[in-house]
Amino acid sequence: MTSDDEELLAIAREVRRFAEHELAPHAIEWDQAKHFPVDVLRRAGDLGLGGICVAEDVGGSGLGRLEAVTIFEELARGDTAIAAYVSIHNMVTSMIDSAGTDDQRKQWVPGLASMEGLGSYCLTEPEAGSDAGALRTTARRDGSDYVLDGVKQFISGAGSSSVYVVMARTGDAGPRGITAFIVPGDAAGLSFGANERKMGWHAQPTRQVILDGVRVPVSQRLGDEGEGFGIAMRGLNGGRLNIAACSLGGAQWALEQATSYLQSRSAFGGPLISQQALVFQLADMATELEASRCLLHHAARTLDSRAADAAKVCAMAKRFVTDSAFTVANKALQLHGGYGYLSEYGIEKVVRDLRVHQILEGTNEIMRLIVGRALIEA
Ligand code: FAD
Ligand code: 2MC
Repeated sequence: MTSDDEELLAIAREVRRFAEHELAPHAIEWDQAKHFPVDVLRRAGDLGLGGICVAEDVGGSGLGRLEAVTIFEELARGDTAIAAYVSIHNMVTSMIDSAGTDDQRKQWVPGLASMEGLGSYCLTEPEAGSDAGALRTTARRDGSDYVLDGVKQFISGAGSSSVYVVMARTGDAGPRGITAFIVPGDAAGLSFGANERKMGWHAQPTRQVILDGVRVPVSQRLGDEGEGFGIAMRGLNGGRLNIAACSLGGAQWALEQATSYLQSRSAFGGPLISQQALVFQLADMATELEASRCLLHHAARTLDSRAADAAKVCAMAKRFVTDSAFTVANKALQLHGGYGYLSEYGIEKVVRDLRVHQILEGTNEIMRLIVGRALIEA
């Protein structure tokens, strides 16, 4: 084993301990109460989980993408919904770290890396989801400020976050007319819609973000005018891997639950695990997850190496892993019989939480579009 492997194992062990002690015992209760555990997120920040791939000079952990997906797989074993929020928060922290000026990095990143403040990523709008390049929120230059007007839809963490990275139009129609801004949570003119009632992800809020004449100084523009779409998309490359890792961790946990359940449950004169049909299902589920892990780790290395085809490989991994993991979690529910449908077993929550990973951070149809376009262009 190399020293890199040992370091990765040590990180995974530490995060698993955190997930087992700080997340898993509360996951069902938070889901039912729709409670967003901000205090626990702060403790995740103390472990270095608020800025995993962020440079150390601004409080980040300075780790690579392989370490990040390993961390999110472990975190998701404890609570998939909370792990997924931490992944979005990391996307915001990383975007400011990588696209920000030195002053912006020093001002905004340390508080996010420690998770004293939380971050939200604001791209989607009511009329522009998959077609993100068609967004309508405007940012009009007025002296040394920009004035932002528009509505962002489905924003994770909204209302609880202190930093919103908002993509808005400063120029012509299409992706090249978009600019990114750092908007503080207490900005005048910023307000939030109701917490959406959802199928899953109950432990984190999803709200509209409403910008009504929000003034942002030029010093809070992230990158130059017209660079916002590229910044948003590069953020999503890593985000797609992390959300896939959350699916993998949730499904792996569900598979392990199903395996022990079949060992303890008896029917037809013996334990259910003695039915080869069921063991074959477990074997296929484990194989699906191992194949997912291999592709995810390959994509993480590809992104770390800044390879030209990184966006395509990240899209492949997001599509494959989130689809496979959802299928595995749903089979784990089936293997629990009626008990799988009861909330106390935790499996139905994982199925509900994983379902949305096939939709957000780019739907799995959009992942196919990205891969398909790359094939045609090659
Ligand atoms: P649409 O774009 O309207 O798509 C509808 C259907 O058509 C989908 O099946 C889609 O795949 C399909 N489709 C669309 N175009 C094509 C095409 N060209 N080819 C084939 N099929 C196509 N966004 C943020 O910016 N920040 C967040 O924090 C955030 N958090 C979210 C949290 C939750 C719980 C949810 C549900 C969403 C969140 N989103 C967030 C938004 C999410 O990214 C969008 O919902 C997603 O990108 C899809 O956009 P849409 O809902 O407008 O669907
Ligand atoms: N990585 C790097 N650059 C990218 C990129 C990626 N993944 N995707 C696009 N770009 C660049 C692209 O290279 C081009 O650059 P340039 O102007 O230098 O030529 C520019 O961005 C415009 O790209 P396209 O010409 O491909 O733009 P188009 O509008 O045709 O399609 C599409 C872009 C569909 C791929 C993009 O709109 C997309 O990914 N849509 C899905 C939206 C999405 O993922 N939303 C998630 C919201 S966040 C969320 O859900 C959370 C839970 C946080």
